Order: sequence, then C-alpha cells, then structure tokens
Amino acid sequence: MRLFVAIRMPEETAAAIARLQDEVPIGRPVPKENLHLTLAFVDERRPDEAEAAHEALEGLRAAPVEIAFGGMTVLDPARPQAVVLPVPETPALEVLHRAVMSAVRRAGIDLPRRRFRPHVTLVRLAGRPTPDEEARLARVLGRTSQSPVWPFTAREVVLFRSHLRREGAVYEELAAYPLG
Ligand code: 2AM
Repeated sequence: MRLFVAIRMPEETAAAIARLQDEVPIGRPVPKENLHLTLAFVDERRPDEAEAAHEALEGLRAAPVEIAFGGMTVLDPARPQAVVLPVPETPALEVLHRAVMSAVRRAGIDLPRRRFRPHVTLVRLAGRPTPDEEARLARVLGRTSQSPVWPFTAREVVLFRSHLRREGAVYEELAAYPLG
C-alpha cells in the first residue's frame, strides 16, 4: 500500500486555499478534502510494514507546530508540475519532520534522504503550460502573492493510504497521532 504522513489542512484554511485554487487558470485542482502538507512520503509498503510504521508513530513525541504559508508559486519552475503554497521551514516544523522520519525508519523502513521542501500542492499541471497559459498563471501569481492564508496550529499528524485512481488519488486516513 502507498503511504505518507501528513498534516491535514483545517476547514477554514482549506476554504481559504480553495479560493486561491479558483484563481489558477490551468491544471487540475487538488480537492479541498485532500489538501495536506506531507512530512514523509513512505511509498509502497507491505501491510506488516504499515503496521510497524503505525506502531512507531504511536510513540511519536513532538509539540504542536504553527504552520504558516508563503505566496502561491510554481514548484520547480524549470519543470513545472504543480502550483503550491510553500510552508516556511521553521525550527519546530523541522523537528517534527525529523521525528516523523525517525519513527518510520525505526519501523525498519528505509526512506531516501531527500531535501524537505514543505508545501501544500494546490493544482497539478499535466504537462508543460503553453506560453499563453504561463503568462496567465504569472499574472495570477503576481496578483495573489499578497493574499495571505492565515497560519494555524497543527495538533496532530496523520498516516494516510493513497489509492491511485484514474480520477485522481483518494486518501484514506489510517490513523492520527496527537502532538503535545
Ligand atoms: P506533492 O503533493 O508535491 O506531489 C502523496 O503523494 C503525497 O506525498 C503528496 O503530498 C506528494 O507531494 C508527496 N510525495 C513526496 N514524494 C513523492 C513521490 N516520490 N511520489 C509521490 N508523492 C510524493
């Protein structure tokens, strides 16, 4: 099963993000209920590995974390694949990220070392935008860079299972682990 550990967007935050998504003229918006900040992409694992990850995450000890947002932007502009809301990497978020990664690794799961680039994916792009689309997107990003999404305090992290469907991914919450 395909697994990841993430922070859900609370209702009001998701509503504010959905208003930003509505402004993006291209791509496929992530459904409001799927909006999240990934802390660890665990990838395809056997059920016994999922169970081990769950048990390790039950031992997670970390404080609640304030999650703030930057302006909407394109992840990896050289190869644009998604419009995202970047999340500034505060020391507390970094501590939480490390704690989650360590818990999953303690479960015997080998996670690749990749740079943590905290973000919430808003819109997935299917292929390179045309010059016209790029120009329209640039206008939207310029206009919305000052539209703040208010910070919130994350009080739990969630182990999700991702079901890849033709219509897009469906996320199933397997378990939630309180912070603090
Ligand atoms: P993304 O939103 O930037 O695509 C579930 O797929 C979550 O895991 C998404 O938030 C996704 O980030 C993240 N993720 C990180 N690495 C991934 C990878 N190699 N393949 C798929 N998803 C990945």
